[in-house]
Amino acid sequence: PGEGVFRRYSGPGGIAEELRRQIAEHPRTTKLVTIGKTVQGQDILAVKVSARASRTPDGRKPTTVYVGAQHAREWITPEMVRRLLDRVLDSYGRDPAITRLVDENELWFVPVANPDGYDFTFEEGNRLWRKNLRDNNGDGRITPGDGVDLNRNFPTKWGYDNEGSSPNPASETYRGPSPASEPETKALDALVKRITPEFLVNYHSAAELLLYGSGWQVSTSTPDDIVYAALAGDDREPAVPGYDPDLSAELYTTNGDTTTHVHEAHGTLGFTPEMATCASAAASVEGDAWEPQACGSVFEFPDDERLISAEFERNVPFALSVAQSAADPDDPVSAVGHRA
Ligand code: 0X9
Ligand code: ZN
Repeated sequence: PGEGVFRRYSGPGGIAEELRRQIAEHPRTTKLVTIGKTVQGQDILAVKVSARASRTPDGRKPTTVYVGAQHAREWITPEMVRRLLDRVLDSYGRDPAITRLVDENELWFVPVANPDGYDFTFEEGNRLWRKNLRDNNGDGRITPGDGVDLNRNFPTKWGYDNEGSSPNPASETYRGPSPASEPETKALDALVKRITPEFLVNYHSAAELLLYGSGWQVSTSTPDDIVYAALAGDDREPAVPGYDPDLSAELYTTNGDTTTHVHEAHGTLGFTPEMATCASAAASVEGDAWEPQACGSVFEFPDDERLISAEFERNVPFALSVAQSAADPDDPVSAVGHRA
């Protein structure tokens, strides 16, 4: 890192510094909120975007929350969230639809939900770290058996079937010692509880899927499924081109996951877009600038502005359609013309 596009959360040139600058540049439409601290004591930053953001009570207007980097190694996801924030701020006062969106709604951005883990992946040898930086064995350093999977640590159905999460600290899906044991979990949960958003979009990678609904069971259908499907589209016409829309539990079941929790505890409808793999992004460019065979893991999205920007752009219509639907979720504004 250094030459490339991806950057750390903390330190000079990092995402946190950029958020603070953007807030200073857009004082009327933004507000910076520290939603909590990480297990190692860093601030977890959120940006509220709405007309007169600092002067209106939080969560009063129809609200959507965008989350990135809950899993440390999924670098394309904080890029998605910070670029969406940029796009919305740059378009305010220029693009009538986005101006109206910001005037009438609240958009909340949490570009890095797991700042400790995310920054850790920029250090030599740690590129594929997934969890937070809980020192599970308390030996004073971070070693492979450490960390809690923040997408298994939420209180709803925590540890439910012992399959969609693990009690073993060394597991990549370790759910932590107790429900919401992690400060990062508490921070996001407290935000959602306080502002009760209509929607939450939890960006992950890497699989090109658009997941929604229950994560712990393949449930019988509910009225919410109509809203989910209208926004996510179908296999023939997915709301993010090339992403298969599906019920979360159809991929595999999880428990203590974010979107199940925000739905059951706070009534928030959640989506988990699984953004592109390295190979899929690499294959999308002509020529041999990026060879899919040269990809390491699926999470190592090519550090190339063209590819990152293309992946961002293909996700924008869905992201905006969700926020546009918050005022009346039962009449969703579909990105591709699907009707509820
Ligand atoms: O397992 C996860 O937390 C997510 N996939 S990832 O590869 N980014 O780790 C998927 C969570 C979606 N929910 C369910 N499948 N239940
Ligand atoms: Zn993930």
